Amino acid sequence: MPGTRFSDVRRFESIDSTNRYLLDEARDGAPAGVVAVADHQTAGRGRLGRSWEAPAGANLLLSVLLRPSLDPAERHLVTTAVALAAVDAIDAVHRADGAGATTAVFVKWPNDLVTTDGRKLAGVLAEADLGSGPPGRPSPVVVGIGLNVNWPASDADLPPELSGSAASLRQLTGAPVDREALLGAFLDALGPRVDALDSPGGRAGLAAELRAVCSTIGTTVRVDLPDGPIRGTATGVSDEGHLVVDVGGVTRTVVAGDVVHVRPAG
Ligand code: BT5
Repeated sequence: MPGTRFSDVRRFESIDSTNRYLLDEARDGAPAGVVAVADHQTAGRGRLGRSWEAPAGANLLLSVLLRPSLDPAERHLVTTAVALAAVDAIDAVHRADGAGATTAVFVKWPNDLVTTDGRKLAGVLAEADLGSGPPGRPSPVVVGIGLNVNWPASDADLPPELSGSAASLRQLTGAPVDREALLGAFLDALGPRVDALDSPGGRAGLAAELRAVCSTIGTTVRVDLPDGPIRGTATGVSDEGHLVVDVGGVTRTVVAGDVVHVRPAG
């Protein structure tokens, strides 16, 4: 991609997982900025051992290798940077299509892009390799995104386990979407977001942007944590990217890495 820092874009017709590929490349010393894009993944990864499904040639499946200098507590901002860049890219491509109004896409904390009715358009997975790399050099973080672009074309395409919970840009816009245009717009939008990770003001700005598009804030949630669920009202996102939940008048701060699920709670 000329004009962006992400000029080393490696393309795969089929690969097990673009995240796995870049984690291995990072271990071999690959620099920040390498991008892996796949037409198809045979073992696409979600969080906590879950899987990511997409038929060949329909959606955007990519990962980026970063080496951000971040405190461990702020690591979730990497996921935020990618999610915000994807929201921007969707907005840019949708506008370029002449479709007029901005497509309504939100970030569901911690790692999903969702439609107005809460169906999942994309998932982001950041994986850090804290053990690798020479001393003094920031550890690699590989952050991948699976974005439903042209699949599903309709709800009938979805397997039963995703029925009613997944959606595509094609469904939102009513027409096929150009994956290459979306990839270019995403990488353009990602550059400034990655720069923002480097300064306290930039990081606070990312958190503020997240608050503005976060559909979780203001809702009643059940957050499944390894030691059991908590229920309360999500009241905000901290500058480190953690979810702030009011649990019966007591403020709890939830770290993304600890979360099994965040669900709406009655
Ligand atoms: C995620 O995990 O949402 C992170 C997904 C990251 C995928 C990208 S693709 C490129 C890169 N390389 C990889 O190997 N992975 C990354 P999580 O929050 O755990 O959500 C996973 C759950 O989402 C699954 O258990 C399904 O319920 C659901 N799911 C799977 N595929 C989906 C799809 N295409 N659309 C919507 N939901 C899906």
